[in-house]
Amino acid sequence: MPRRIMPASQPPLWTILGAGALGGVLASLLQLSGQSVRVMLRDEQRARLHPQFDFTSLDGNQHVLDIPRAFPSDIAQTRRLLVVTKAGQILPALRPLVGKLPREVPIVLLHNGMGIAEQVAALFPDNPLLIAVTSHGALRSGHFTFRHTGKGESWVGPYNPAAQQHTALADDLARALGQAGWDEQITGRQWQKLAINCMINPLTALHRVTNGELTAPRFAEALEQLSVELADVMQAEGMSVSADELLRRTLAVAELTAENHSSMLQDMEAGRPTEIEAITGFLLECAERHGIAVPVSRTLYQAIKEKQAQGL
Ligand code: KPL
Repeated sequence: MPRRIMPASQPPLWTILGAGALGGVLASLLQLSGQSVRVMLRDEQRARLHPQFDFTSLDGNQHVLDIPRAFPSDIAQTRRLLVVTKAGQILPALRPLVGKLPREVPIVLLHNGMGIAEQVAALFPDNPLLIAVTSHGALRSGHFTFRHTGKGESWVGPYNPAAQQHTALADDLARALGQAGWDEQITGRQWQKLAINCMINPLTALHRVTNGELTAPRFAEALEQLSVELADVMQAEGMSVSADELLRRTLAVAELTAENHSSMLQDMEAGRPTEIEAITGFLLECAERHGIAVPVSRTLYQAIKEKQAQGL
């Protein structure tokens, strides 16, 4: 009797690098939507200790999910790499994969702040590189314990020409998240998110207040000045946006996420490095290139750097 040759099983469609709040929630939602996913971890011990994900969805339902773990040594079997680490961890996490990640594998970056994609493109010049932006809320309340805390919008778009054919990524994300769009002008969406993060994150972290408390009159002047600085820089970058519009959007986000501790406040509270370089640091660099003064942003940047230097 001829031997039947079984087709080799395909590696998972998604490899997620980063098992923080957002990485855990995305991995869970992708798996629940029927897509195959694995999470890449650097720490083998952590992976062995906690074989399952505890995931609470927006409707409060709890799921115990068996999501396969992978390690950098398994990188050759990657079909799509979704990078969801903190901005400052992206390059240290990706550098060991140089020369090992097959060149046709699309890399999707999803993080706060800007200015990282340029460096990733230099490390992986042949790979399709994409940027994703999301406003979904996510919380990690223990090792591999995640909660989806808010439904938001998500967008994905190409950073380099090789990424242009990967529009299916947006459809697959939409199946998991309820909505996700493809946007060729993805850097415009990144700037809109950056503006909100530049206004909310350093202020909430320095004053140790929730996002909602920023709507109090004592923050009105700082927020107004910040919105003018951001609009000046964004206009110089070619975007048509007004300070009033930025202020309105930021206050709307502060109200929508009123109970939240911003990610920068959470980092400060946990004694972790913040994402100030990728957020306000990126803004300062752009402002300098255009010769635009941004004194309030600069003061906030220096104040956060000082706190970090003092161990927060
Ligand atoms: O993205 C955020 C963050 O905390 O980093 C906001 C929008 C401010 C919500 O908390």
